[in-house]
Amino acid sequence: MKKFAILHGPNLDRLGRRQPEIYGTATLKDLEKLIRAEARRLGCGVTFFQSAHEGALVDKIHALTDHGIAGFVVNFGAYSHTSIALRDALASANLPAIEVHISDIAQREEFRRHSITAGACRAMISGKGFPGYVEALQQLAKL
Ligand code: CA2
Repeated sequence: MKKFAILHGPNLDRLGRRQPEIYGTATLKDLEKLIRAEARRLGCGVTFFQSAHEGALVDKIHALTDHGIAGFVVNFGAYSHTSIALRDALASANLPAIEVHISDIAQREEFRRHSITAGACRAMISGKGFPGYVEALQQLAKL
């Protein structure tokens, strides 16, 4: 069975607690539940990791790659806009990755409009809320 990793960056563990007008009222746990249900339907496995630390995310990408992960769904939060290290880590994994943003980063502040890490991903899904993760997993499962 193919297994995919869902990686989250800083502050996404706060989902549902603040800024509901941007990110909704559901929590990261709710999101994991939704993704697990879709994985069951698709017949694939999923594993989750969230960290506020760029290096911890880099290390996790390498460890998962070495342990046979089939691909990644990533939302690196603010690191999406700043992190060459995470982009390099994904590129070095040489595995399919899809970047998801809950909000539509193209419609927000100037500094959020460009994603550095999306350059190492096959696609970016932005502004579709939690269903964006379901779509990302479906795309990965099809490959
Ligand atoms: O829209 C997205 O998914 C983002 O990746 C979310 C990041 C933001 O820095 C990106 O520009 C776009 C921030 C996540 C912060 O999440 C919070 C959730 C609840 C309360 C406060 C922040």
